[in-house]
Amino acid sequence: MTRSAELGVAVIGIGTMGADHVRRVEEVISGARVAAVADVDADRAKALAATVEGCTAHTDPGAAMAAPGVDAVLIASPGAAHEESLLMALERDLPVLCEKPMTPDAAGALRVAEAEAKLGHRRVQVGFMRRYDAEYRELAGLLAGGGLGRPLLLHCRHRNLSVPSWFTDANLINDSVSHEFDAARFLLGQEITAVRVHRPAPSGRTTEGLGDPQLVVFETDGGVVVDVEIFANCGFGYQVQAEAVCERGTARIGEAHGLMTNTAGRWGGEVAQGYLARFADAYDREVQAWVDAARRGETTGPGVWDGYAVAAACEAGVEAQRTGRRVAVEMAERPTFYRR
Ligand code: ISE
Repeated sequence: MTRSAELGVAVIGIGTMGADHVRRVEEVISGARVAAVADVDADRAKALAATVEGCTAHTDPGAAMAAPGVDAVLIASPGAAHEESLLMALERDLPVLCEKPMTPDAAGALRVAEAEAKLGHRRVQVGFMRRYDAEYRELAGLLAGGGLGRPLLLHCRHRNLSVPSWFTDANLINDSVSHEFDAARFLLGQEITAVRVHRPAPSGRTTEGLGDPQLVVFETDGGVVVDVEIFANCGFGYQVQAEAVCERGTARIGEAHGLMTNTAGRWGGEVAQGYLARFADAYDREVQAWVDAARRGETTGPGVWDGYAVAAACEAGVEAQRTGRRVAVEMAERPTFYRR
């Protein structure tokens, strides 16, 4: 395929995630190329654009979207900047892949939903990439098949080797546990109705503004209770695990994977050190699915309503963290446009 026949993508925000997506579009997946990049750091944008044939550099997301050869937009800027870029892309009726959190607040997510519904067709895929992970898909299929009976509990662990020093309690919910909010909705096909947060005495690695670890417990409209251990600075690696407890059995994902060794009286393997490595296949599949759908003129995968539902659960989560109380999730009625 010639470069001009490929989907031209404008990547907005080229920090860790955005830069990894540029690499992925250029080197891993097929059918797309990076036509423009935008970043608040002009030098960073210029330096990356210089490594990609035909790519232009911008500081303004709107200018990147309007650049020659741009057919689609991948948003990987910080969450607080997403709404503005999403509304711009929808105004131009461009296909979008937007990293999570779609917006940090539920009101912003509803404004995005309104703009997309006004277009009359879906245009936004939200970057809940665990839905593209082979094990998550297998577990979702198993639970939907009903062989284990009704799910009763979901135990989740979400451990990061470390997080940046600016990471606060709210980031723990919006950036990290947002994955479990979406994963639970995906695995169970149920909405989240209430959240409570428990805080043990913090670990010695805890930084200013962050109580670490925390136990986030939430309920669903199907009566399932989900607990999430979120440990932002666990210090040994990146671990994401889930175990569904059902009426007739249990199912677990995210256990040790890869090479296992036996030597000198011990057995063991490696723990991934970060999410880009742990979920590399899921990110590749997610972006390929988005490109394939966009080239067919379609939008598939998790969408704006999923982004909204998670934003609403995050708001309740942050309030639960702050008050120590059980907080109900307030959700607007699902518009006809987003009915399944
Ligand atoms: C990060 O943004 C991610 O998406 C990772 O999957 C998550 O584990 C991490 O806590 C977030 O900061």
